Amino acid sequence: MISRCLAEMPHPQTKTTWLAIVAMSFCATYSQANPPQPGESSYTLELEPFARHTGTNAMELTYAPDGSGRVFVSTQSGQVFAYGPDGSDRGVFLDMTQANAGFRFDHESRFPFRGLMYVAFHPDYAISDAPGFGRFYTGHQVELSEDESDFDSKEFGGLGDSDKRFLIAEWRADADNPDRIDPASYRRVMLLNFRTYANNPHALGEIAFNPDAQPGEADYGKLYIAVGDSHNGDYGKPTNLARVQQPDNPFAKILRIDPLASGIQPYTIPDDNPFGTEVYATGLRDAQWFSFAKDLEGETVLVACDIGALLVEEINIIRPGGNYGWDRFEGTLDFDTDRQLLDSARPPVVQYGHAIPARIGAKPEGGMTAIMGGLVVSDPDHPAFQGQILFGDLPRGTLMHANYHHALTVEKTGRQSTPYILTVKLGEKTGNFADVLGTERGDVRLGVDESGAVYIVSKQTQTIFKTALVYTGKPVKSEPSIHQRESIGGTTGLVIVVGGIALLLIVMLLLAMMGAKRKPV
Ligand SMILES: [Ca+2]
Repeated sequence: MISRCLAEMPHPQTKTTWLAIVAMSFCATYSQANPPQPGESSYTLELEPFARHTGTNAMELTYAPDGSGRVFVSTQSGQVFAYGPDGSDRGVFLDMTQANAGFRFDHESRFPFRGLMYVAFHPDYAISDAPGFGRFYTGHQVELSEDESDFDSKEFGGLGDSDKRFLIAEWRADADNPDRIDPASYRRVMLLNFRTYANNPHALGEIAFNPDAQPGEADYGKLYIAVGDSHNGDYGKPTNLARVQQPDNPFAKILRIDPLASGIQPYTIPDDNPFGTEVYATGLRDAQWFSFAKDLEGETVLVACDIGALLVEEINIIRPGGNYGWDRFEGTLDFDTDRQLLDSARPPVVQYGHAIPARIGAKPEGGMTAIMGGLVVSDPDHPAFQGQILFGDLPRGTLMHANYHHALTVEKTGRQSTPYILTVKLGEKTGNFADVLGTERGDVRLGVDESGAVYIVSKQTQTIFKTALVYTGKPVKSEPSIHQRESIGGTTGLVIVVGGIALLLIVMLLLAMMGAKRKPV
């Protein structure tokens, strides 16, 4: 019963006066308080082995929009592996170590964000007369002999002792073999240099197209790119991140570009971008992954995780031009009061406290460390598990969910929706992702195929799992119990309306009394 844990939710507002609630709801929601830990869900997520890859460190699972039902997995060792809808091996789709692309592809260093990271198929991929026909994009680390960066974090105040360059590259499908990318087809789209300490910057994250945008719509064919703040998370070192909020600076952002070449331009900035630059949203520290969803009005939003610095992990509803607070705020925590906010920040819709500062490759010693995921899913066989944001915490692979409808509701109040830890089941084993894998670390990656089926990939074990969950991207107002019992925001909203009416009546009464007193006797 999921509703059991939700029923245990405290309702702190019930003892508060309506005036205080009105004040709390419309004033700043930031504080020095560390957010609470997640609750426990009784939902069990069953994993079904789907396929295995032979690369190192899987980073992303995605699909080609071509009706083939194929599934693709990118690995840091530079390969993209293809599978049929039944998990059958369809070979290596792209091997970047074989690409004669004019850059050195470094996938063997100890640098944790090395090699191939994230991939995306252009929505025109299977449309033979469209400009994006056969186009495939990769985000990966490269070593170049000279600095040819489009953007360099040094120019925006970034400090450090080393440079790491990441490339967005475009590739084309092999005309003679739809199961392959032509390794000679590489085209550079955008190069970013991350100046950092210890070779370990918050660097390039997810790259993705809006899967719902239709040809002719403004969002069709626009590539969204998550870019970290270029810092390495060691706050004992001087940071000088003071300019990360600026919209002329692509670091600590989500970018939005048209990645197709236009004349000599390797990409173009869409006319409807909020700042007239590549920047779509700002104030994100290390938003490694995001997905697309619809809000309560049917508008497209991104659901993005953002890995915290010291104490808070968060999920944000990303809207054009939105500022998500880093490096002033970490979740609702006032991280550094010396930092300047460019404009008012939007608090997260989900957050939880993390126990130890995130360290790459660290042995998980319990507790939460770094958030990953943010995919709005439903279980068709479980009426109570509908419209849930699915996400996990690295490195234990603790999987969680939060009610997406509720998250959208609290977005308007500045409050947060509670995350709940679910149980993972593989065969006879139950526990968190690392427990059922029998591994020390449970680094978890989420993915979707063309039918909407949700997959979970282990970065460590080369295993790809399929689930019964379906990607919906839509809020579902749970009926009747879950949302209402969980709904701090809904309760608050009701009290605000009642309180507002009461306030209005009191003011009218006072005015009437004052008016009566002024009347001549
Ligand atoms: Ca992607």
